[in-house]
Amino acid sequence: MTDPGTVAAALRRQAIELPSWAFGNSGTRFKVFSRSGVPRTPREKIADAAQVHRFTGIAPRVALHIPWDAVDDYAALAAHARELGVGIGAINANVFQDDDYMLGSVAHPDPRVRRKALDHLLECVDVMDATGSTDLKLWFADGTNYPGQDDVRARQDRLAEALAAVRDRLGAGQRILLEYKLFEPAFYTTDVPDWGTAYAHCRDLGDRAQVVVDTGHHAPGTNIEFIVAFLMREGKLGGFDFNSRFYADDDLMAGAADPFQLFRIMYEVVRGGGLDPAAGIAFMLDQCHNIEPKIPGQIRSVLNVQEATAKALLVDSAALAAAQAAGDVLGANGVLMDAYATDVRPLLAGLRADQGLDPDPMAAFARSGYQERIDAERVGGTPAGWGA
Ligand code: PSV
Ligand code: MN
Repeated sequence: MTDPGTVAAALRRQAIELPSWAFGNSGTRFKVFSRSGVPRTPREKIADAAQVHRFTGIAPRVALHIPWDAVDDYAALAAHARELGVGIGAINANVFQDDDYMLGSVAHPDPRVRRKALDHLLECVDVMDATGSTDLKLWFADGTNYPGQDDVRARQDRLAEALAAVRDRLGAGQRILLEYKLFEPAFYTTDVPDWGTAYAHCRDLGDRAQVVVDTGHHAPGTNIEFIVAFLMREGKLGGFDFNSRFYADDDLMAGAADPFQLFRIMYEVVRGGGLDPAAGIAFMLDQCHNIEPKIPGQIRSVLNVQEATAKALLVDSAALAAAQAAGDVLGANGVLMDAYATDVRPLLAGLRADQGLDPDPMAAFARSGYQERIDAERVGGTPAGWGA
């Protein structure tokens, strides 16, 4: 069996990054539901994210989305985060919410729009400089809806040109994280639809570009853990956008629909040494809480990732290797299933107690009175919301 000390040490080091946008109002294209206490400013979003870290102990960073989190003074925003005990994670660019981007952004047929999109990406690197962020996360809504609408090959050239310009602007210790998505909002072709396309662009860009696997961005039935194993082997897995999906890009709480898939993914991460901070894998959440309260929704998601990680760490790797070498199909599968079937909640509760945390973060947050306080205080102003 895996040494419990090693498991605990790995779990103590784990860091999960929270999306600022998870704390704002969100919904579907049919309805965005409002909640009381929702942050009105990036500062308030960071304050809520800091609560998740306070109760879980493993969520020390919050990702920003620009311009949703645009402020005049980014260094001051980073200082505010530090005062609350968290840091700024990835800077997410947004080149999908402007009328100019109807036909795309960096792959748009019009050079003026491409320039505008590139300028935004470069501005995001300025935000990284000011906040100390090391990761520029890029997701492009670019694509086409109809056969013949645009030259799909030329669009790849335009995309490559923009990515190279961004790469050339990066400072020391900064990198591009390129995210792919099967479809939506484009339905006929998407310019970065899959890991292979993202990988090819990142390979051409060199050491400072890696692929992000958003777990909601695949066709049903895709074996995501295989993609993880492959990209790690190539040194090209830059991070995850964890969320859960039943149908498409549902953005539900990580591990909600298929905790076994999350375990299988985390097993490949552990197998490849990806929990070591030196591996440079950013464990980000990318979710929205449309019908559930937001801070507890984030806490639950963090705990789900932590539980999957603990189970993955419990896999008896020596027994697994022996069974695999012997061609013992059922034995090898049994080793993985034994780890998955382990109830790790007592182990994690003990770990939290050792760290001076409440063993039950969900209950501790509920008791803390924070939600009641923000419900009372955050009156007036415009609640942050998806697209706000
Ligand atoms: C796109 O669907 C995506 O997954 C990208 O990460 C965006 O930045 C994020 O969602 C924001 O909604
Ligand atoms: Mn994402």
